[in-house]
Parts: sequence; structure tokens; C-alpha cells
Amino acid sequence: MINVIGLGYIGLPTALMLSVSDNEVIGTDFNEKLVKTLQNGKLTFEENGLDQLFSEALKKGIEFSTEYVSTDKYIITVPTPYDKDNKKIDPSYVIQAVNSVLEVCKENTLLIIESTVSPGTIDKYVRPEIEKSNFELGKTIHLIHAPERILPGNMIHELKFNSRTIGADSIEQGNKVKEIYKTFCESDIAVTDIKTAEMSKVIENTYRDINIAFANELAKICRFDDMDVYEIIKVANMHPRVNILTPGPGVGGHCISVDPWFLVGDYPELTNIISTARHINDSMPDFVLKRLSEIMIENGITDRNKVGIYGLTYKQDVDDTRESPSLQLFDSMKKHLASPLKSYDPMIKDKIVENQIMSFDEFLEDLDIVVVMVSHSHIKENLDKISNKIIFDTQNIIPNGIKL
Ligand code: SAJ
Repeated sequence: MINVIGLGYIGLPTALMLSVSDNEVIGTDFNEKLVKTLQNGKLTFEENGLDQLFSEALKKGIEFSTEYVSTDKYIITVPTPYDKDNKKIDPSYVIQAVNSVLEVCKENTLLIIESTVSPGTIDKYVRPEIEKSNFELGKTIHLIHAPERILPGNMIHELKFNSRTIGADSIEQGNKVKEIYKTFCESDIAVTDIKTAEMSKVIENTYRDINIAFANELAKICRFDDMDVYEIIKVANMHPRVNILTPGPGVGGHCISVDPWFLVGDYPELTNIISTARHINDSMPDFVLKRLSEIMIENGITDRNKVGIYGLTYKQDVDDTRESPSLQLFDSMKKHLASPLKSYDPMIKDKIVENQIMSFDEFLEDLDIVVVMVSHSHIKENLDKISNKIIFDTQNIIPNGIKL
């Protein structure tokens, strides 16, 4: 039986996937409300195909609990927040989960940590906890780092078809864990050491952050000198070895906008490109505000109540708002004592920000400018409703919208 600890954006789909692939699974989370919701057969967040996977897993007998279960296989998928001031990882949830496992686990346990951690975190914080316990590392308990690689919005597909990394102290234990993931993962699974697995996960997200920063910097250059960044990227990408990403209003989510900071925090003297890229991406919400004020002036609009922000999530068709560019933009406004502009997001069912309007039609009433921050399918399906507005399109999805 596998006990999956932490039923958030990664833990829940992973637990469900393991269950439908004929593993006996119990999912554990300390959040009673979340566990109750799952026990009542309701999902806790929206994701493509998750509904169906959930009902299949329920049929297979997946269970949910607030308690850790006594078994010999654990997958820890708890969050690893970061300390914004000193740019270091906060491993406290992982440590807490490891200690709770140590209280109940059986001899010969496979303790798999999926949560993203910076290189050296497992050596520094997890091994000492196990050394303090009655278990002996490599003999009665085996530590594994198996970072996830799934893209929100396409999680179910990517769980199945993305290759994976397993870091272990011995190939033998690494291969045992590989067998577990092989029950649903149809792609290659590399077995390596733990620190390599930690570092490769963090640099995968850093690689993407740097490449998005390049696209964003191009957008700024092109805006300054009146060039069409999208056309230029399209043309440049016809080169067989060039693949420039897409500029946007900033980088959000709990991965790409966070993981590179771990490296900057740990290796401050060695992370020039990485920290510059982070700063470029973090500057984009302010760039959007600057562009917005230019567009307002050009169109003779002086009343900020005539401007609305469309999209609060960190990207299209997800309901996750962590580190989202729109929320970063409102934070920036707040620094200048301004309350948030009117906003609307079809994926968000609760009010999370001041001046958020819960109905699209009501949001559009009296607006002259709609700022499209997120390219939800919803807006593409409702183009007729915004055809009489000025659209500031930071995502390049609206025909005739004003570009970044
Ligand atoms: N973005 C751009 N331009 C682009 C691509 C993305 O501005 O060309 C923005 C998005 O709008 C969003 C942010 O970047 O705000 C991140 O979105 P994303 O779709 O690139 O990635 P995430 O954060 O949803 O998921 C990433 C993935 N990592 C990589 O692609 C290297 C995913 O595979 C990881 O599993 C995930 O982080 C994670 O959990 O680490």
C-alpha cells in the first residue's frame, strides 16, 4: 500500500493515477476540510480530465485520511515554500511529513520525496531526521527523491507520458521505485543520485524562466523601437535551432517563479543570468501598468474605473492564483497606495481581491479598456462581448487587440 502525503496540485493527481493503475493507495493531508471534501466524492481543484480519473480511482478503492498510515511506501508531495527575503527554501513541511512517516512506517520503507527541493536539501535537512530515528538509512529505510514534472492544465497526460527522474542512494532501491512509477508512466525513467535529481528539477524550471525572460526582454526592446515582437519571434523560430518562447505579463505559479530563487539564494555569486532573468520576469507586471497608462492617455481615458483586468490566475484555464502576474500587478499598485483595478476571472469562484467582479457581464458594464492578462478559453469564446471595447492584449490572443 502506498501512502501519498499532501493532496495538493501534485499529490492528488499522482495518488489517483497510482490508484487507477492498480496500486492500493491512501491519500493523507492534514487539512480536514480538504480530506472531507475528497471523502464526499468532490474534487478540490479543477484540472483537465481530473473528474474522470477521480471517479475511476474511487471505484478502485482509493481512500483519504488525515492520518498517516502504517505501510512501507510513502510519497511526500507537500509544498516547499520559499522565504522571500533571503531566497532560501523552507523545508519545514517536508521535515514535518518525514517525521510523521518515521512514527508509523514499517521496516524496509521506501520514503519517496516528490516535493521540489533545492540541491543539498535532503542531505542537510532530511537525512539528519532519519539519523535521529530508530531507522537505519540504506538498511531499514530508503530515501528517494522523485521530483514531478507535470504541467498544470495537462497533468493527466503528462503523468503518463513525461519521462521522470529518480534519485536514490543505491541503484537497487532506485529501480524498486522505478517499478512503482512504471505502473502508470509510459516514458523513460532515469535513475540517478539524490543531489542530481534535486538539481536537475530546479534547473528545468530555471531554464524555462530564463527563456521566458529572453522573450520578455525582446518585447521591451520591440516596444521601445516600434517593432512587432510576435512577428519577429515567429520569423526567428523558423531557424532550426531557435525556439524563442512567448512574452507575457509576467511569470507566475509555484514553480518557475520560485525555483530559480533557490539557486540565487544558495549561490549568490554564481547566478548572474538566473537572477537577472528573475528580475526581468518580475518586472513585467510593472511594464503592463506602464503600457496601460500610455494606452489610457492615447485614448483620452482618465477614469481608472473604466479599466478592467481580465484573469487572476497564473496561466490559462487553471484556477491557481499563486504568484500570478495580475496579483503581482495589484501588489505593485498597492505600493503606490492605489486599490486594485476592477477584475474578473471565470476560473475563480470566490472573491480573492478587492474590486473583483463575479459576473462577466457586470464586469464589462461601463468598461472602456479590458486588459487581458490570462488567455482563458472563456475569453476566446466570448469575443463578441468585448468587440466594442479597447483591448490591451498581453497574451496576443485577441484579433486587433493592442499588444504588449
Ligand atoms: N509563460 C510565459 N511565456 C511562455 C510560457 C509560460 O510568460 O512562453 C508564463 C505562464 O503564463 C505562467 C508561467 O510562465 O505564468 C509558468 O507557466 P508554465 O506553463 O510554463 O509552467 P508551470 O509553472 O505551470 O509548470 C512548470 C513546468 N516546468 C517546465 O516546463 C520546465 C512543469 O513541467 C513543472 O512540473 C512545474 O513547473 C513544476 O511543478 O515544477
